[in-house]
Amino acid sequence: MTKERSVEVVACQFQIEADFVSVTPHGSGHINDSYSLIFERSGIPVRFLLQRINHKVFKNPVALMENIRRVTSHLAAQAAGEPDCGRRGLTLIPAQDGRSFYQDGDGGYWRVYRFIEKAHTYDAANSAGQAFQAAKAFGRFQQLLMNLPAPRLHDTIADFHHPPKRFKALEQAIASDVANRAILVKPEIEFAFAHQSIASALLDANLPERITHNDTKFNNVMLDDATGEGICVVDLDTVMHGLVLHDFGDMVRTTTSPTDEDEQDLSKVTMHFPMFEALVRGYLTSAGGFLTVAEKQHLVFSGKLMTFEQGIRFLTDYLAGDAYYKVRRDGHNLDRCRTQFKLIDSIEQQEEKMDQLMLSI
Ligand code: GN1
Ligand code: MG
Repeated sequence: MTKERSVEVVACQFQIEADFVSVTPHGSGHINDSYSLIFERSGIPVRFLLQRINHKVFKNPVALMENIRRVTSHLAAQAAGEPDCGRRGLTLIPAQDGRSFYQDGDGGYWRVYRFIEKAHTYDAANSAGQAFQAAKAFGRFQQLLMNLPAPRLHDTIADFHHPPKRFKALEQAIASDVANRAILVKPEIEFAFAHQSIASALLDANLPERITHNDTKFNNVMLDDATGEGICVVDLDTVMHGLVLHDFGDMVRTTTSPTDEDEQDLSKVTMHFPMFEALVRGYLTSAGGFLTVAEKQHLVFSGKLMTFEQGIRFLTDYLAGDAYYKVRRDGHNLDRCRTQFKLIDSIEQQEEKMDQLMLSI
């Protein structure tokens, strides 16, 4: 069976009352496999998003899907009645047996969402307006999940954002050096050790645990084609309990430089201050009402923290022989690590200005 045909077979395991037309790979995620599905209902094309969950990374896809089912239903209930409410959150299409996922004969786990039309994601932000919208949408997402009824969500990946443990993992990867690459990354290892103190800086900051997204890359929010509004937050696999600063920090990491995460020309990788300002203002528009003083005080620091965490994760994976993230070329993880470390340099040069902005808001 061709790959297309086997994906089509999976697609037909979901409650889609329409005729299958085509399937094409979709998006630029590093973990799951995503496909855009076109079906036809009474001659009209209808699109869906089909995803295979990477169960090497997400070890308990059933628990993960229970989280997603609860989160998407809660968000839908909160948006009910708003204009365009069907596009303001993801909607799961149940499998034929009524479950929120389908398990294939090879043990693969699949899910289908309704496609959000007339909106797109972007790998890099091209204006401060886009940054504002993305941050506002992620802040609203956190705000809407504050009253998610019990029980607690499952941890889909234990210690996902735990910079000190991520640093330990780096140390282990250097020690075992399974791909014999440590020799190639001496400057990056040196950079990581010189910045090690960043990793533990939030441990005693007395920050509340909330329900957070945990993967607030700029390309995880869909911007409406007509209005530019951050209309729908996507990629819900890591929604669980955590610190809002991890979310804000990852927005800074992925939105403030005009470059892609794997840019090879490091001279282009810099933190653009107006983008940072737009993120702060957008985020405070929706999250300002519930953030504590301590959370606000650490917004500036969070960008450096999450950029550092991500940089050492990419470096660790490079040393591990590219075991975790999808790579499309030799040295891809190393290129990604370098952009993170370059961005940290740029942030460090502008910290005073960033602090002043916070005082003036
Ligand atoms: C992964 O799935 P995707 O590509 O949105 C990763 C994030 C990283 C990101 C780096 C489960 O996200 O934590 O920040 O790559 N997701 C997981 O681009 O590890
Ligand atoms: Mg993801």
